[in-house]
Amino acid sequence: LQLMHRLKQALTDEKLQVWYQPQIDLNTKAIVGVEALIRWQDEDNNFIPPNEFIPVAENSGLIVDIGAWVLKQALEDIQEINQSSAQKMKVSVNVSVTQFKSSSFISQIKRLESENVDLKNLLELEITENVVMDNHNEIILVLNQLKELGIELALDDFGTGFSSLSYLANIPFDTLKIDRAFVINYQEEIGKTILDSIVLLGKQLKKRIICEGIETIDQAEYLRSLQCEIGQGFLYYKPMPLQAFKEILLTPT
Ligand code: G
Ligand code: G
Ligand code: MN
Ligand code: NA
Repeated sequence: LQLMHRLKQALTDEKLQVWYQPQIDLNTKAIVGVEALIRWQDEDNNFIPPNEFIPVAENSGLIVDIGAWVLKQALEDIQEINQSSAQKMKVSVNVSVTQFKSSSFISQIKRLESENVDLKNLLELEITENVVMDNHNEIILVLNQLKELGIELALDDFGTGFSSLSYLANIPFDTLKIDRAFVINYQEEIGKTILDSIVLLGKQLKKRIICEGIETIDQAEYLRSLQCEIGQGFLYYKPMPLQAFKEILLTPT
């Protein structure tokens, strides 16, 4: 059966899951946020990587329904998480270009708002740099509508796309997520120069900075020395099911 049809069936059968990867304050080591990441366990219990099925979902348009489901699930879960945690946090949800361009996206958000979901305090949307660059005017309109609703926006995979710096100034985003490619190369002369420059750029634009893909203590310490406030990566936690995340929050550190 085609991957697309299996994926559609998985959505109908409620076989998709949302997993959570904590975001860490690099100074205090406290969990200050969490990214929602979709997972699909197929009929044989094998995990199919999002990098394989998200493009299929995008090309077929199925991402609109999948994205709506992820958003609803993540908001439901973050409210449950905040009930059992002293530290209140937002959930960051990845949104793909097809979703942003779909007319149902903003109405979905407005419906949630009319249902009194506290979007301002619960939600951050992640959009990749390339999406913003490729569809500039159209996307900016949507982003501005989201900002008017008080929703925070993060620019994901920053540095991997082809940002025009003049465009960057017009995008109403709050958070800059530095791609893990820059963390991997930080010990090389050129890699270090690029990482330093991106963090500085984010700081000077007055953005909140999250560094992704932190795998070693040395990387974390270096980023802390650059005054990058927040980190995400396997050094701290891998993405995990809701239940595991709730248990971590209940465990005293
Ligand atoms: O979790 P993992 O690293 O395997 O994710 C691979 C890619 O899939 C990442 O680029 C991530 O942004 C994307 N992804 C994960 N969950 C979602 C989702 O709910 N919606 C969209 N559009 N992309 C997602
Ligand atoms: O594209 P996006 O930034 O949304 O992708 C996030 C994905 O990166 C997560 O789904 C997660 O699986 C992956 N990831 C998170 N931390 C690390 C890390 O420390 N190392 C590696 N290799 N991947 C990571
Ligand atoms: Mn992301
Ligand atoms: Na990223």
